Amino acid sequence: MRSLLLAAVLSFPALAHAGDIAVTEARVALAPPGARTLAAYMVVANAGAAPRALAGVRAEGFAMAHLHHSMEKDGVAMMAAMDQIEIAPGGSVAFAPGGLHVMLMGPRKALAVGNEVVLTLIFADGAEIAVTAPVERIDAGS
Ligand SMILES: [Cu+2]
Repeated sequence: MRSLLLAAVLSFPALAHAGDIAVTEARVALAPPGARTLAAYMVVANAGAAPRALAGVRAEGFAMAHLHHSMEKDGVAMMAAMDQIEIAPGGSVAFAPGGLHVMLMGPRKALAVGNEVVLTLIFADGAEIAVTAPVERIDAGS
């Protein structure tokens, strides 16, 4: 039974599940050498009956991680920090290029495709979910 469980977990390295919250498609965008910030993306789904709020993120191997939202104002691309991101009951929130992202700041080492970053999502109710995000080449426009 124990090995069966382990096999199931290993088959889905980018999927994390805790209670009513499931995190899928977690990934970190490859950045040019020397970059001081990287972006992580994912989909967070709430299968519960109550709204949940994502309140923060920790990232292994980085000095800091913040929830950010990209937007365009007067033709200028900008980013704003988000205190909380609410996920409606039965709903999901997609972090994707050009919109919501986890801003990873101050990498302790250069990351290459195939490396993995452990992200810990912190919810307003104190729940924490760890997810493993592989580093991938991601087109900004996709
Ligand atoms: Cu950002």
